[in-house]
Amino acid sequence: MAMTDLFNAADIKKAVEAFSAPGSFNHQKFFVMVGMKKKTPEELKKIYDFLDRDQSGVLEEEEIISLLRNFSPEGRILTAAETKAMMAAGDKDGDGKIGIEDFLTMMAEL
Ligand SMILES: [Ca+2]
Ligand SMILES: [Ca+2]
Repeated sequence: MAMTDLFNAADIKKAVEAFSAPGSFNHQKFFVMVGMKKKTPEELKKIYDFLDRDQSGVLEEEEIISLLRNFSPEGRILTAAETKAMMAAGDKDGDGKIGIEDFLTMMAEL
């Protein structure tokens, strides 16, 4: 599977390019731009599983850092501050990882 199976390739390109400057990343705006709001819970689960590169069942910091790159090979690696900001916003239960419940809550808040 690839992100282009789940999202419009032009939307991915536009969203990844919008945040190409280091420090500019805003996860909420990015997820809206890429079309996350239109996704069903089943689709969100597939997206989550895709982002969980090591299939550990949770999204660790290393996977958040690569978020843009997991959407597109053109995507940049996030800065430490951007990664921390997304983690702080998304990790509702405070275990240092973004679980599926955290992820679905984040997407429901878009
Ligand atoms: Ca993982
Ligand atoms: Ca968590």
